[in-house]
Amino acid sequence: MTDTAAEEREALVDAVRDFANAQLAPFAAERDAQKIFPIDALEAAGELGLGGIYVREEYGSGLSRLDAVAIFEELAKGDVTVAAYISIHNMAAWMIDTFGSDDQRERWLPGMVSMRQLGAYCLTEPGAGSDAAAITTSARREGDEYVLNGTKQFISGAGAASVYVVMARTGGPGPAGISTIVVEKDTPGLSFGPNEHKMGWNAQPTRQVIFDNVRVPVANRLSEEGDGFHIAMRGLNGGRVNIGACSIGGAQWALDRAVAYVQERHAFGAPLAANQSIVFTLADIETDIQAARALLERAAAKMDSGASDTAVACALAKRFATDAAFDAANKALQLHGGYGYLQEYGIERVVRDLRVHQILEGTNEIMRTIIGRGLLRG
Ligand code: FAD
Ligand code: 2MC
Repeated sequence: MTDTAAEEREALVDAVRDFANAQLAPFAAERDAQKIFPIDALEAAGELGLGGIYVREEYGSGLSRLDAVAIFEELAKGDVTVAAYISIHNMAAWMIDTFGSDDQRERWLPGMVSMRQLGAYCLTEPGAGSDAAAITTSARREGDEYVLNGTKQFISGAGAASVYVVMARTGGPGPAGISTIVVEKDTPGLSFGPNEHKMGWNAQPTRQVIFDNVRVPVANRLSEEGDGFHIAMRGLNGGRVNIGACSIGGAQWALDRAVAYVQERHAFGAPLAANQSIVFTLADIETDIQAARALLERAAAKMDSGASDTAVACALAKRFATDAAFDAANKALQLHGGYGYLQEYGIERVVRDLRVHQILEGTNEIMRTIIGRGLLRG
């Protein structure tokens, strides 16, 4: 990285930190407890350029994936869940920017980049999660329209979002039969299930998206018929890196609290930090966070340069970062003793929010599958 690029990134990270301190951190506990999806804060994020972080400059901020790692880590220090939603929104916007026509980009990107129109990424179904190529939601062609039928499961932002990037079957079985189609919220036949009751990620809705004879113009399809699985996977490569960055943001926040706490809290006539086992725990957390950050930056750099082993690099960074960060936050909770278990300290919320990062955007078992296949392919 050149000095100028490093300076620019530092200024950007400072601005994102100010935003997270002002608009996210003070409200994170309430948003978790009351299940508030902060539409206003998201619009403010849009004003800062966070609605199209790596959407090309014609509409977006034109930043790199490496920039995005720094941005999502900083956002997640304020609120893991809101940061993670901003990542999903960016994934949807990037897919439209990268695979959409000029008309499609002009139609959807200005609203999405400003975050006045929120995005959703619709792949998972009740009967197809890890095995994403087995989806059955159909898009049957009738003249100039597709007619969509089926149900998407666990869709982040569903109900609140305006732009749904949907993977649906337009052809035969397997990945080659899948296309990506954009569905707008007010389309007749589109409805949503109830908001799921979750362990964490309460500051964003998770709902089914249900298609009952939903008709959209063929002009809403991104790229060609049959390209949808590739588009979905390319989007997820970046999503996986971002979710890893959100994880280390949460872990770093918890570590910072633990470092302060073990110096203030006394037991057996000395600060907790007088115990070597406690210092070793902090040292291990610090090491894991730095290792995770390095792997995420490595994967992001591969995305930026279009390296052929990008998918594997993203998978192994996601696997390591989300596991290490959950473990780190859980250890930070333990270092706080009973206080770590209280909502007031915030650490239990971060632990709950980080747990799902080991499951979504591809489970960590699927990440191992991708890494293992890469090894065996040679
Ligand atoms: P399954 O695929 O049924 O897996 C169950 C278990 O079996 C897992 O432990 C899995 O790792 C394991 N397993 C499966 N296959 C193998 C194998 N071959 N080898 C070893 N182990 C295996 N999806 C979207 O499309 N859009 C969203 O916005 C979205 N948001 C989400 C938000 C939340 C809060 C949650 C919980 C999920 C979200 N998801 C979303 C869905 C998420 O991506 C899936 O839950 C995930 O991919 C796993 O799918 P599944 O739940 O069907 O589990
Ligand atoms: N990047 C680029 N291309 C990819 C890719 C990736 N990460 N993963 C697969 N592909 C390509 C692959 O190269 C192949 O291309 P080609 O046909 O040209 O040879 C094609 O896609 C089919 O891939 P596979 O043959 O590997 O397909 P398979 O069905 O065996 O397995 C698997 C694919 C398991 C890797 C995929 O289904 C997967 O990633 N599952 C997890 C699903 C997931 O991550 N869901 C997340 C939902 S979103 C979410 O949770 C949110 C919170 C938003």
